Amino acid sequence: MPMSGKRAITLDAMNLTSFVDPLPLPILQKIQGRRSSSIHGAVDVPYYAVHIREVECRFHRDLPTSRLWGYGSTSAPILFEVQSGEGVLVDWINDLPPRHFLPLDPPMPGMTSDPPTRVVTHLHGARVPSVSDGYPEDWFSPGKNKLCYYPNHQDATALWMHDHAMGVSRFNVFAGLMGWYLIRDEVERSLNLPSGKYELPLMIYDRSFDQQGQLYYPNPPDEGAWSQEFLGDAMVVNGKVRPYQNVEPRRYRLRIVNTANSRFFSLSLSTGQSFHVIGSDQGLLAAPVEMARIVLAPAERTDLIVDFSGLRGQNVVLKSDDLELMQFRVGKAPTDDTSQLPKSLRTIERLTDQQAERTRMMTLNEFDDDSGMAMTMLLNRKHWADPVTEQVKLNSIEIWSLANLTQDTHPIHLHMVRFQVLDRRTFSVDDYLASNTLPLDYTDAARQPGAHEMGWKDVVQCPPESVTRIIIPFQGYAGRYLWHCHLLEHEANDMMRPYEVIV
Ligand SMILES: [Cu+2]
Repeated sequence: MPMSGKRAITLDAMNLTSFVDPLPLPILQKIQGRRSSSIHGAVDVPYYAVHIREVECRFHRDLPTSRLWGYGSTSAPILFEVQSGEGVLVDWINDLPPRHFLPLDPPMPGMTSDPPTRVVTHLHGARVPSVSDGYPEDWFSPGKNKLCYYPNHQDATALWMHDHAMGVSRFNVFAGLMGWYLIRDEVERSLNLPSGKYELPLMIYDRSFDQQGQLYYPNPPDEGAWSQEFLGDAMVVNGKVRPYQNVEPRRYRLRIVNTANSRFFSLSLSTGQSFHVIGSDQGLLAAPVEMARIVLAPAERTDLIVDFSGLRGQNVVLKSDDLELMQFRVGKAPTDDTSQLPKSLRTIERLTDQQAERTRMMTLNEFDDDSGMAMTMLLNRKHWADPVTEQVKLNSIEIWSLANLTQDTHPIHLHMVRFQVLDRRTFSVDDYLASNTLPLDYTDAARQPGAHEMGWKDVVQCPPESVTRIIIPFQGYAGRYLWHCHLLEHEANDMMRPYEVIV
């Protein structure tokens, strides 16, 4: 248990009764007018204002109200629905109080800890100009705002926004700063997938609560200066602990994002039945892939078609291994399902090694200083504050070979771009660390990614002692961006690096 020594402080969330709260549906954001912005080159586009606030809400019937932060006014996530190619302006307004309700840790060397309630919103997976990307150092204080332009020049998919403020993003996301952003396009519309109330966005994450029912983040932890990961015992979907949803005996489309700080979810249905994966992070796959279990790392999305038509009157639990996430209660009355599961979905041109102009070897490292204090985790043995080492040409294609020298799987995310996974291959970490020279001593043949990973991605799971190769077209905008591990505790300490797109 990650809470060892702190168990008396935390409430045992496993004792809360399962499936007593209905699943909250995301709160659709309404356009609040049209605006132009000369700095962003946006002319007469839909405008939204989002107030970032401290609010109170109930995570479970038997819990008191808990304090949290939200882009909306409840723990249910907000949801933007936009059209591909039609840009929008979103004004993010920091209305937070001056004090953080979570215990922040001492700042990293060279960083300031003030103001504690700084924020900056990153739209994860969006191809946006650098000024609107939510760069960690672009944070803003209470009373300030930041206007962002999202051009939406990309395929239909499910993006999600979350906080990215330097040094505190793991606390801000834990506090509740996350939401949905669905991009629609013609290809998706032509497929007759389950839609409307038959399309359910599910934001899944884990939390801990203290004895008073307040969100509990163990900081400072027992083992050092920072928690290397956070694992809670309360599984939360759309802001409720283990909720339920009534469904009809027909096909549903489940849009799922893992917004946990560190937890991987290994999703399956209690009936053992399979589902069809139709999309991943950056949109639809070429064709549906039938699976009975799918592993989602933090920040990854999946797009599933689940057919409840054979389960009339039954209850089906969405699980992660033995943990219950939520329950579907399938109705008895037959329904007329006119939706489809098409045989082919979208044309995906697979990129090949030959198309890459350049290959970069990037290492994922961790260093234990033997003091019993925290581990240091780095990308390419460099800290966030070190000068930029990756400069890539706009519109060039590169292969990044992510060599994981650690014992953890790290989900690596690049801002602004989409990429494809080429392959994974194990190598001798000991040999490499001893000689520090290339080429790597491979211990196995390269493995193809799973069929569900064959579409466009923006997060890739990099397993231990393996090289994971991704191929990236740097299409979009020149400017300063970043890449990082999406385990938020790793990102903060210091598994995050800038990169630059140059013309
Ligand atoms: Cu990591």
